[in-house]
Amino acid sequence: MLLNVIQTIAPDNYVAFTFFIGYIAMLAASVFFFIERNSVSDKWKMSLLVSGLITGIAAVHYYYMRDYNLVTGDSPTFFRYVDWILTVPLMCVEFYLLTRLAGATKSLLWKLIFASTWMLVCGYIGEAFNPGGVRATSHSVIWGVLSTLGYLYILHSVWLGEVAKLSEASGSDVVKKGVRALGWFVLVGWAIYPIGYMCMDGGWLSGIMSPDKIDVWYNLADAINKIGFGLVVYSIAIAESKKETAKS
Ligand SMILES: *C/C=C(C)/C=C/C=C(C)/C=C/C1=C(C)CCCC1(C)C
Repeated sequence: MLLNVIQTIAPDNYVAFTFFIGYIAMLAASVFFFIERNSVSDKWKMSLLVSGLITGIAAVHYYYMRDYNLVTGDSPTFFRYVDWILTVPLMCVEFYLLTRLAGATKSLLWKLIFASTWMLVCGYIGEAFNPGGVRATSHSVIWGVLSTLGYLYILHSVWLGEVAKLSEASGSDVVKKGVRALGWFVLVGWAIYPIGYMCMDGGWLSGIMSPDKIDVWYNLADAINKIGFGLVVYSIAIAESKKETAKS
């Protein structure tokens, strides 16, 4: 088909449009985070590197997802999950780096990485290997519930558990407020994904939204959760670096 060859985005194709915008935004954010590494003290350079990697990895996947969606009209479930499985553990690394100065251990890091990988592997099985899941608009309830356990673990750690306690112990208002802000991303921003999952054919919320609009929500959520999350980390890094130079 000619359309597939030139791959133009129809004006009313919001799904393709948000893939396109998502790609540009992620790319721009990476350039920003990488350049801004020069504006923070040595202690914080790793945090900004990770922010830039998160949006950079997403940019590459959006590049492919945009094409995949334009050509097939389908949800790029596979690329989506490959992207998440690389970027969500990196967000866990951010929590570790932020609380490391207050004593976060490697074991905390691994627990968070394990929980996020569990969440995404279960979610992928639920979307992709489920009868009729070829178009990836159907899902399995059991795998969704299993996946949610991983999500709840991270949520708990950030709001009440180890991450929350370490951020309290950090003695820095900037870190405390920053971790709180990141906690809101996990609570509200991340919740968009399980809601999208439940909107698929046969899901509890399938009456509310048509499954082929789910990608618009996932794309919006990704932009908020990856770029917004990175910007919060960036503002913490800048504020803490300023304190350090003021002291010396
Ligand atoms: C940048 C990408 C992010 C932050 C992706 C986060 C993804 C989730 C929090 C997904 C969660 C899911 C559940 C809690 C249950 C249903 C299956 C998932 C994978 C959609």
